[in-house]
Amino acid sequence: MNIDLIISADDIKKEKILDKTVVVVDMLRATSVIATALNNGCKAVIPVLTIEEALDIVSDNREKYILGGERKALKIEGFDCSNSPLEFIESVVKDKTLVITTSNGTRAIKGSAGARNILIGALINADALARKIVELDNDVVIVNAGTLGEFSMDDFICSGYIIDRITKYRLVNLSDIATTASYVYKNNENVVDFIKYARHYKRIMELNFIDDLDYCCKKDIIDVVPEFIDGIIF
Ligand code: 3SL
Ligand code: MG
Repeated sequence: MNIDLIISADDIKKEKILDKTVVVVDMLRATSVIATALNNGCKAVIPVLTIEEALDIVSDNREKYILGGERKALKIEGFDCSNSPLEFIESVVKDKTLVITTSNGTRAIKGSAGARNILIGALINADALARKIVELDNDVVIVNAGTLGEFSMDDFICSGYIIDRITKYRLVNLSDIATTASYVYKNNENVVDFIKYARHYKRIMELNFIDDLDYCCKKDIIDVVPEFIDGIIF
């Protein structure tokens, strides 16, 4: 099994992901939100690129849906939830379909079309994800959502942890960038201490989202491995 890594949604190249198992990582916070919502009984998640698309989908039957996401890290006007994983509790999401639009995460998910499988990864579900990857036994490309087209330290170290989990279960061949992510994690097992230097961490702290940060930096607290199939994440 080969493992490679792409550093941002803007850097996805179709030929790199074709027929691969892609893992999309946006640990702060979109992929942590999606895994949490599904773990709490949400029926399905529909990622979309624009606010208009999201409003259009829910207009057929508003009761069926939860609208979530962010622009500039803040709740979108008229939406039910922001992009804080702590809002997606059972009483809010149970039996509902979440329609979500975010700045980077949903773009990375939609941009990964063409892969054989598209899995949703974060620190909170990394070990379950690693077990699923071993079961699929296909070459892997970890797609970091990044931040507005740029490399993001948080997604990179999260990828290093996912690689660490996979290598607990089997031997793999890592590309140089995947080796670097693994090296960064191994030397910074306290993830918060590393990502405090990240630009997006500063934005999250400015907005006082410390509880989100604490939650998103927990490792292996949930077992769901969301998969994006034909436009919907289950
Ligand atoms: O980039 C994204 O998709 C979001 O997760 C960013 S934020 O953490 O909600 O600002
Ligand atoms: Mg992010």
